[in-house]
Amino acid sequence: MAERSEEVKLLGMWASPFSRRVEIALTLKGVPYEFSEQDITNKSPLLLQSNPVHKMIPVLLHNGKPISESLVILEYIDDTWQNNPILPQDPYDRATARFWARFVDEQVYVTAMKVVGKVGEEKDAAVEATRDLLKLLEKELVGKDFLGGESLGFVDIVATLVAFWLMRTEEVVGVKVVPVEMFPEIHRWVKNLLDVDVIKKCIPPEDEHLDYIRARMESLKLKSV
Ligand SMILES: N[C@@H](CCC(=O)N[C@@H](CS)C(=O)NCC(=O)O)C(=O)O
Repeated sequence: MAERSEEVKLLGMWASPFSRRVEIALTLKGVPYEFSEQDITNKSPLLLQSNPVHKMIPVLLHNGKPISESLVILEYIDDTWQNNPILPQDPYDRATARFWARFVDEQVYVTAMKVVGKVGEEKDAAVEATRDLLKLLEKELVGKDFLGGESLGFVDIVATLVAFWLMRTEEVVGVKVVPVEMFPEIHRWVKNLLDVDVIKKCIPPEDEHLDYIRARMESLKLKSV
C-alpha cells in the first residue's frame, strides 16, 4: 500500500479519453491528485521531459516519477492503491481483461479513427470494420452488466473510449457507427456506466465535448487539404 505523504499529479487533457481513464481510476481509489491541463498543440517542457518517448498525455507523476501510457498507468494505480481493485484477482481473468483492453486500443480505436479521418468509400469501409470489431464486444456483454462482470472493472474503464468518445464522435461525423438496433448490449452497458457515480463525475460534459470534437475534426480536415 502506498505511503500517506505522496504527490500525485496527472498531466492530462480534459477531452482525452485516455486521460479520463486515469481520472476514473484515481477517483475510484479515492486518491487525491492534482490535474494539470496540457496543451497538446504546444507541449510543455514538463510533458516533454516526463514522456520523451511518445510526448503524449496522459502522464502520471507519482512523487515526481513519471508513468506513461494509459493502460500502464491504470495497472500502476491498481498495484499502488490496492483498495477497490480494478483488475480481477485470478490470473486467467487478469490476462483476459488485458487482452480486451488491448483490443479496444489497438483495434477498435485505430479503426474508428479512420471513420473520422477518411471520406467516401474508405469511410464506409471503416464504419463496417469498426462495427465488426464492436460485435465482438457486444457478445462479451451478453448476460453481464459490465465488461468486468457485476461491477465496473479494467476493461470498462478502457472501453469508456467507445461509450464517451466514439459514441459522441459519431454524432459529429453524422454516421451512426453504433446503432442501438445493431448493438443493444453496448447501449445497455452505456446506461449502466452512467449509473456509476465515478463515471458520471469523470466523463467530459457532453455539449462542450461535442464542440471540442467538432473543432478538432475541422482542424484535421484543414491539415489534410
Ligand atoms: N496510447 C496512449 C494514447 C494517448 C494519446 O493518444 N494522447 C493524445 C491525446 S488524446 C496526445 O497526447 N496527443 C498528442 C500528440 O499526438 O502529439 C495512451 O493510452 O496513453
